[in-house]
Amino acid sequence: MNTVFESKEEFIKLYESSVMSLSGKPFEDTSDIDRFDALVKLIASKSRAIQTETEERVKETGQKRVYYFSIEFLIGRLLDNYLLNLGIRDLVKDGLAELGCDLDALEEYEPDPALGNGGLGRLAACFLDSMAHEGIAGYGNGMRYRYGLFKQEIVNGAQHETTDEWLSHGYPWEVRRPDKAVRIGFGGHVEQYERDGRMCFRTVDTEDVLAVPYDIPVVGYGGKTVNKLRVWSAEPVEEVFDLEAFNRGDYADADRHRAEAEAISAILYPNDAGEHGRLLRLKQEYLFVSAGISSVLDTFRSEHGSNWQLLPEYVAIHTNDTHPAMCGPELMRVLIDEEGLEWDEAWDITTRTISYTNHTILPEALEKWPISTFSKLLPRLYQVIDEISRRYRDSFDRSASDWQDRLRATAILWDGEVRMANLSVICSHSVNGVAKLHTDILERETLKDFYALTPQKFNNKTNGISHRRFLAEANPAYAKLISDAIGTGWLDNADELAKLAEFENDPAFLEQVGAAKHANKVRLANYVKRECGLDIDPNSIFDVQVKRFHAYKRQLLNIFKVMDIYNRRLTDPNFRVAPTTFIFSGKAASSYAFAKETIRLINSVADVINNDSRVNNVMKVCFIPNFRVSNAQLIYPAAEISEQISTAGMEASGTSNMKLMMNGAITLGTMDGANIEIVNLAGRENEKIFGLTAPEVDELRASGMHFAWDMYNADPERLGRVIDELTDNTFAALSGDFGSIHNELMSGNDHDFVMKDFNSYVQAWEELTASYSDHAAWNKMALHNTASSGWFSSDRTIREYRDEIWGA
Ligand code: GL2
Repeated sequence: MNTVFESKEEFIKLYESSVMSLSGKPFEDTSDIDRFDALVKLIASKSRAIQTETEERVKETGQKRVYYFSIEFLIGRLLDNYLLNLGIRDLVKDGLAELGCDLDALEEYEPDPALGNGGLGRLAACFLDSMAHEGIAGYGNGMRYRYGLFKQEIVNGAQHETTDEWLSHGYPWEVRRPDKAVRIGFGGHVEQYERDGRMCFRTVDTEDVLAVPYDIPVVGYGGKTVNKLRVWSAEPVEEVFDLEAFNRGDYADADRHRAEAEAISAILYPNDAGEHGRLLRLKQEYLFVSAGISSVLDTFRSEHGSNWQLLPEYVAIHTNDTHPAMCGPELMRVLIDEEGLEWDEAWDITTRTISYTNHTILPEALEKWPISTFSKLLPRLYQVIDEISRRYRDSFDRSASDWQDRLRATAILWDGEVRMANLSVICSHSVNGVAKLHTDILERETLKDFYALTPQKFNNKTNGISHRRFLAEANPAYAKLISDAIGTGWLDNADELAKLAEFENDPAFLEQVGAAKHANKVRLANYVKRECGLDIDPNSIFDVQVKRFHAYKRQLLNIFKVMDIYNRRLTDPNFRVAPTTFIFSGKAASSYAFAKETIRLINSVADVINNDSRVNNVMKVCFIPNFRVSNAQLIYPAAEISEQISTAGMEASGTSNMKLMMNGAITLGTMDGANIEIVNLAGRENEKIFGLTAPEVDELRASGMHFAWDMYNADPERLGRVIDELTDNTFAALSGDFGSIHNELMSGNDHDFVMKDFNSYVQAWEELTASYSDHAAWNKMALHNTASSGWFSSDRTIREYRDEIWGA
């Protein structure tokens, strides 16, 4: 499959000359950074050669192009991934070794671009990998934030945020394309003018910035397709440096113009759901949408001229959540104002081109903008939206008795706000959820009035993950065992993992599965020792919950379990606990007080337990700071229990559940999101399911029942005690008690059913961990999970998008 280097010798020669030409020094005198940089530059240039071939092929065959618009792409480090995908990992490793360099050590110099918050951004990155693997001409379109998601440090148990300066040493994968820059106008006012006897609209007196693209190659496994991810950076249109201000010593003022423009792409908003309404965010959304649409249309024009009717045949634009919702109106604006199309024709083209994925039912995450802000910032775009909205209302079927309710639920403009989810649905030919249950909830509840109007638009696309990154690359010990057993075909086709089922009753093989897991646990324990100074025992069970902090994800329930087990062990030394390390990692949005307090609680509990010699032979609690793609790749392979314990009905899909399953962890979870598909694929006997189901949660919510204090009173010894410990100083030594969590839980009537699910959860955990001592049986379950996980490859997901949405 390697079409990159003829031999190791050729690689060494090219690499040495790459080092020399970049650093100007003989190889022996170069630093590791020089060597890393030169390696990436060499691989990037090889990738771009394949990219050129790909591009020629796409043009020649008239292949449909898919543009994936996403405000986040959490791509992680690329080098190792691309070496694997190009089939040259071993060759390069050996070549470097001959030069006295260690590939693994060089890879540590690669920044881990945190251009996303969590699942949604990582999904976009997995999709790029799979589109390239499937030979789809698929391109990412997003934002190049100067600072990615904040870095998390833990100080006295609490989360502290610092800036993530991922660009400080430059980013060798990217190529800046100033020739492709696009001018973006904000503000101003709309005027009418006549062109070729036709009344047209344009916006004048705008404040403009320049959107400058940076292209990053996306190398598909097999080395045949290299696509690109294009991310946009905001810059001033022209250099206006105020010399007078500078000479006065007013340095900030002198460069104000540049700073104002650059602010638009300065930071990634650290919220994975909710809290909207910031002007800068709206500017970001418009910038990458408008610049992206402009570059999509340029490419189309260069190949098909102004035959806009053909656009849906040759182009698919996919909007990842509502952040790119302006794609619809922006495409309309360009087709009408700049290309002179009539409304109806433009509308037909637009809706046949655009599709939309919904990623959450959390009401606070469904974006809305005040009309006053929106229309001031984007006056012409607002007019277009207003017209889309007017036509939607005018054509609304008023025969049903409840038509007013339905119109209210589906309207784009309502109560002084622009509702981006409704705009997305109306402008798209396809609307999908990200797991079966999630799509059902969209159809039955969140978007039910749209579903009643246009059921044919709705479909499900259960999420997937790159099995190459999260199994092959992250878990080399297990990957080798797998390839030795069933060959390497699974890298190309994850369904082949099913062949592992043959080995489920092979004791020697199961032992090797256990040995690979143990090696990964040792690797993680070493990382934890380095990062946190904490000793954890690789012979204990690694029980892992790693994801963003959110009330509905219920890290609180997990730590309540830990507190309960601690309490019971202290009161009854005969209470048997399977030795366990409870591992947590994840960030909380900086403005999300409850989530941050939960992090502080976990660290405070850890501080007490880890220093209590009465229990720390059987339990340790470990919070790994600064969760990101690179350390996630160390954590997933080491996990044995995968905590997927969201309140049923709340987690749209989840994707860490898939990554952990694939790496042989047993899911301890609720029937929520893609957990349901995991259970369907692997069998309920190979996971541990507990708790309320989504219909039960609905019913309880609808009943309006207040049960928090009843539950507290009914179980004073265990649940009651855990609740008391939030405020009785048991865990307050590090940095105070947890009155706000207590309050939220008891006065908020246990909104997320932490107390309701407490008993069944702890019981499920006890049963599951009790079975750990039978290593062979455990390893069999682990292997069975891996063998059943092929369907969760994002290759499968992408093929479904291709066949059922994009027609590419
Ligand atoms: C999310 C969902 O919460 C999560 O369940 C889902 O797996 C991902 C990807 O579809 O999308 N929605 C969202 O806004 N974020 C997610 O992770 N941040």
